[in-house]
Order: sequence, then structure tokens, then C-alpha cells
Amino acid sequence: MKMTFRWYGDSDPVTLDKIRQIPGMYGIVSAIYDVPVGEAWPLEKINQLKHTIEQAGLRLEVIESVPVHEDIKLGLPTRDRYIENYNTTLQNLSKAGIKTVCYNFMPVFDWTRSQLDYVLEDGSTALIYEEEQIRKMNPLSGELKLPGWDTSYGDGQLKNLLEQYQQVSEEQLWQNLGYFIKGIMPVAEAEGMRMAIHPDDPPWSIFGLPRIITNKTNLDRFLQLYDSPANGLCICSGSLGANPDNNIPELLRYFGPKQRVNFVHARNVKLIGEKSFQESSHLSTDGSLDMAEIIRALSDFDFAGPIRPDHGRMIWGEVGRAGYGLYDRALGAVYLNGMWEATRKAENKPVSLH
Ligand SMILES: [Mn+2]
Repeated sequence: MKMTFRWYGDSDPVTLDKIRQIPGMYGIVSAIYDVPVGEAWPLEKINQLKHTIEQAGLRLEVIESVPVHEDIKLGLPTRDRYIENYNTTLQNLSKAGIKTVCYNFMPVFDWTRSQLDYVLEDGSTALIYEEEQIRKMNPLSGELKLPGWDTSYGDGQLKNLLEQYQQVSEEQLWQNLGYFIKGIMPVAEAEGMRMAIHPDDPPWSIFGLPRIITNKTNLDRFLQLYDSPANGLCICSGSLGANPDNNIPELLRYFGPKQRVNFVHARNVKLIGEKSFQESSHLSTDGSLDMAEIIRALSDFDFAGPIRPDHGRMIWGEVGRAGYGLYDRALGAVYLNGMWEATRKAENKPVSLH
């Protein structure tokens, strides 16, 4: 298990120098943020990012994410050009020595929450999702104010996009995903890369949009689209864990030995009702997930890949990007590393696998 930390680039108030001081920190998860979605990432920009991270004494271990253009998800004829660009990006990343790439296939909206600064009992703030609040929002009203959703679309564009998705059923989205996967995996495989699809967050349909990367059955179906270790998963415990039917340790023990767990997001989530949850600290006692069992499951198949603490609360007066402050995520990283060490030593297995 390699502990990593997400970094949003030079504008991130959580600097690389700070990240480096977190005990047991191995690498960085980052991306190029100033290339428009769908265009190929130039090798120079990738090398520059890599250089900046290495100058700080860390490694660029994972790219999260290379976003997938909506035309690919919609299955439009223009998708071939975007798939070609995607492959160029993968080849350039590979040239720079980066082999793990995370992405998702959620239509229009990435992770979705109803509030980003919900005050928990201890005075910290966290992201929460309440289905009732989300249901009240109508994205077609043109007045959608979705917390944390960075709108790069004009009003008319969003409406247009949502209307286009009215024609896309879950089955159609599977077809479009299959087309994309078959278009990129030969390149990823040839480059020795390990792609990691992030589950939908939350793992159910929102605003009537189809969502398919949601549970074990669908993860299995996804892997069958292209049977190769290059075609793998990011098991995000908080995303999948928002549905109590998803047993995260069981998923890890099922997909891990098949060499399909290419990246792990470890975070806890506290279920507070039907399709509703609060993000909590990483500690098992604070949420609904057994984090120790998740670590044991990773140890069972000697997980040697990258893992990162996922969203954290805002604590100790920190301000910044919701979910991505320094303190609570650093506590999460140390907690996860501590459990890994204890688990490995109890099992007489090597702590370090790299
Ligand atoms: Mn995640």
C-alpha cells in the first residue's frame, strides 16, 4: 500500500511542502487543470507537473482525473476525436512514467452534495448529501445552485446537455462506456498502464441522469467490457459505501485477487437515512464503515498500489477547498497507515511492499 495525497496544483493552499511532512506520505495524486476537457495533455505540461512534485521530494504517482468529454458519454459522432485525444494523453503520461490514471463516467455532474459546510456535533464542518434536498433542485430550471459544482457551462449549455441525456438510458450509457473502453484500453495496455474508474458518487441516479458504476454487479459487468489488468477500478469506500448494500471489504476481497483494484480512496461515511449521508472523520467509530476491516481486506491480497485519504472535514479553523483541507486528510492518512502497519505485523507480513 502506497499512501498518496491529492494536490490541486500551484493554486492549492495545501502546499507540497506541507504534504511532505505528513508521516508515511509516499506520493501525489494530481492533474493538469488548464487544458480544456477533451483536448490532449501536452507532454511538456505533464513533465512540468512531475518536476514540481519531485522538487518537493514527492512522486507524481496517480493522475486524477483525465476527464471524459460529454460527447463520449452521450455517444455522439464527435467522440472518436475525443477518444483519440484521450489516447494521446495516456501515451504522454506513460512517457512521463505515470502509469495509474483515475477517471469517471458520470454524466454532467461529478460528485454531488446538498451542503458543503454542514456543522457536525464537534463543531467541524463536513460535506453532506440529503436526497430530499437534492430532489428539490431542478437542474432544468436554469437556477440550479449545486454546492461545489464548478459550472463551466453557460446556462443554455447546461440545459441543452441535460436535454441530450434524456435520450440516454442506462443501457445506452453502457454501450457508450463500452465504446470508450474498447477505444482506450488497447493503448493503456500497450503502455502498461493501470486505469481506475471511479464509482459514481453517490451511487444512484440523480436528476434523472443515468448512473451505472454503482455496485458489485455493475463493477463486474464493467470489467467484462475489456478483460485486462489495465482495465481496473478505483474502489472509493465513501462513494460505494453510501449504499449500505455495498460491502466494501467484500468488494476488495473479490476484485483485489483478480488484479482489478488499481487505486483506493479510503474515507468513512455516516449513513443518516434513506439515500442520505454525512462525511465523517476517517475513524471507524465516527462513521458507518469498518475501516479496519477495509485495511485487512487490502492486506489479504497484499495491495501494493496507491491509496489516498479521501475527503476530510474542515477542522481547527482551516479554510479552503471543501473536503480537501490539510488537517483532517492528514489525520486520515496517518490513521490508515497505522492500521496497515498493525495489520501487517499481526499477520507477519512485510509492512512495505515497495
Ligand atoms: Mn473518491
